[in-house]
Amino acid sequence: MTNLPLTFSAEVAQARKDGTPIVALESTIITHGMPYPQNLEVAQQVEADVRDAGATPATIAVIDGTLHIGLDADQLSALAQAKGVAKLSRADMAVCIAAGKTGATTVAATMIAAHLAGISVFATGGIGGVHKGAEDSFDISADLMELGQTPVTVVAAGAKAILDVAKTLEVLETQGVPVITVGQDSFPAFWSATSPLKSPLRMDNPADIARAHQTRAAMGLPGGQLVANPIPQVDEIAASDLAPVIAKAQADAAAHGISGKAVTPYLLQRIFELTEGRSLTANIALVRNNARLASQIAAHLSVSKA
Ligand code: PSU
Ligand code: MN
Repeated sequence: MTNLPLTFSAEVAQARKDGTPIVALESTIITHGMPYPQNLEVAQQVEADVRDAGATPATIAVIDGTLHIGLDADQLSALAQAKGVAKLSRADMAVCIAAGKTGATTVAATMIAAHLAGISVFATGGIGGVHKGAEDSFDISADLMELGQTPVTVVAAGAKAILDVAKTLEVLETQGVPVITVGQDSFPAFWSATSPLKSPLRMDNPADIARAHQTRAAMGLPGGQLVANPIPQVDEIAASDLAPVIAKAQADAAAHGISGKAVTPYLLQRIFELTEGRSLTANIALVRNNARLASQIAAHLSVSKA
């Protein structure tokens, strides 16, 4: 049996020793979700937000075959500039580690790594979901099945309109995933604070969300929770402004024959270009907002453990 090559950054190792709150952060958003140099600036800013909120950030990635729980400043900077980094989901992570390669973790892979490291809360921007046209393509993100089996609470700003959001909520229900929107009844739509869809569940504060996480564990239920945190209203983009942009990005993806793992990164990049960066500004605001909420949830979880 091979030992898993897993290493903690200095600050995460210290937080583990002290029993203080830790928030996991994904790395696909850095390598495949945003262009350089904004990706690095956002990654650094989000880590700073977690620290300001009294928790320790653990950005997760595979570097040269080692699973890193927390990156130091140089590693983060190198990853943000690296070319040809693999995008790792549940299916790819072990192969990447075994082959000694470098890869960025998606929501699914970050949940797996966080759970291995004993971290219960994870902040990101948007999760993967059921793509439009999935009835033909079968393109359903492994993120949804991961939420059904790995006990990590994931804070995201809802699902992007590049997805079929109604089908995404159906699959989450089938997988037994609590979808909890914070402070409102409407399920948020990533760049927009509200959508026409009602959120399956609602909670209004981090203490309740932490208690729900612990209650699932006490019941022996596998799987995590999806916390949908609406983008702050000052930062949102109206859904009607984005609809034509998304339609154009999707038409371009189809015209170029983009499929499989390449679909989400292609659409994100294309929307960034088509909105001349406006999508990115909103994206940054919502990720930071999610990092702050995740830190508060993590604080409640670590207090009740002590
Ligand atoms: N949605 C976003 N930004 C992202 C992603 C999704 O708004 O960066 C990334 C996340 O890492 C997510 C992954 O886990 O894409 C989903 O990819 P796929 O649809 O191939 O499962
Ligand atoms: Mn997919």
